[in-house]
Amino acid sequence: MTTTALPPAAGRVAEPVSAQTALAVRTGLAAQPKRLPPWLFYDHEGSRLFDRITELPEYYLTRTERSILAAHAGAMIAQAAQGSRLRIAELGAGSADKTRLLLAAAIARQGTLDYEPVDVSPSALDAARERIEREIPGVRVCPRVMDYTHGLELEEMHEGERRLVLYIGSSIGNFDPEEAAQLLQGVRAGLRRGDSLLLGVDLVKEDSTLLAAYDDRAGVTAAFNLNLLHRLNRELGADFNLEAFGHRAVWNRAESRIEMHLVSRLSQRVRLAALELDVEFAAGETIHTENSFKYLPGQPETMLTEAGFTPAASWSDPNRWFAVCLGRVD
Ligand code: AVI
Repeated sequence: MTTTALPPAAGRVAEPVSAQTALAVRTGLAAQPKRLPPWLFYDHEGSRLFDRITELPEYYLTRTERSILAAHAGAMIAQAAQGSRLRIAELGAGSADKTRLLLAAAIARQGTLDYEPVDVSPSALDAARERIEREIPGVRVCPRVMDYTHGLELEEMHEGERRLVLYIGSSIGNFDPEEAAQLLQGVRAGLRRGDSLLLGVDLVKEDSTLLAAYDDRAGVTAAFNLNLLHRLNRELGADFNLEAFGHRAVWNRAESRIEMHLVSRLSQRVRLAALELDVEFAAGETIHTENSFKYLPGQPETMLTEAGFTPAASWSDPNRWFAVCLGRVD
């Protein structure tokens, strides 16, 4: 990652700041309404908190998707393979627990498997490689350090092989519709006829269920949201008082998305020393930190079609809370 030579923080020494972080924070806090991008959540502590979120009783997404994969992994692999040998690539290296179900189904079918996790983080990829090669004999892990939001360049395939790309975990929901469309088109551009994409998406459901998933009783999601400010304190020498901000989740029905915000409890000024920036907050003013889009039945198939895939199959749970859809390149 690129780092900028930013002025040293007055009084305390901030960590080296990535140019990407500096630009995103400067732009987002100057915007009206204020916003910060959700990728800033995932420092070491944020990733730990996200893992805890996936185990919360209110956060139905992970266990529902896992139940769909557990019930249908064999059928998913067979549909993607169409009688050929498969290679599996995965966008993001973090969902190993659910991925394991698909990798095991592929091993049961073809004995060995090349698995290519794609992530911007070399350390996340190293951890995935170590874990998967240890836990699933027969899988050869070939990590790819890459920002897949800018397209996908994977290894050449052998004659007769097909590639299955996994994009599970509802991660597509954290992109605005236009960004999601671009991302899917970028994936499509990196695939050949016969290859496919398996997409995990969260569906619209009762407001109370959606809201509870993003505002849990134990306060883990609140801590996850607030940790972003802690990160800015550490990396940008900022002086956010975490007690002076609160967590808010909103179901925006018109946009079909859960929004997460940080709410300033009072009128205050925050200094971001490494950016030589002071930011004013009015009491009640918010920073919009995340969108998590929820889809109506049929919408994921439309997204796949618009990106150049042919919807081939989809699987859901008995409540129709979550869907896993297969799009093929015809
Ligand atoms: C990673 N992503 C799919 C999660 C979601 O549900 O949108 C991130 C998250 N934000 C709050 N809780 C979980």
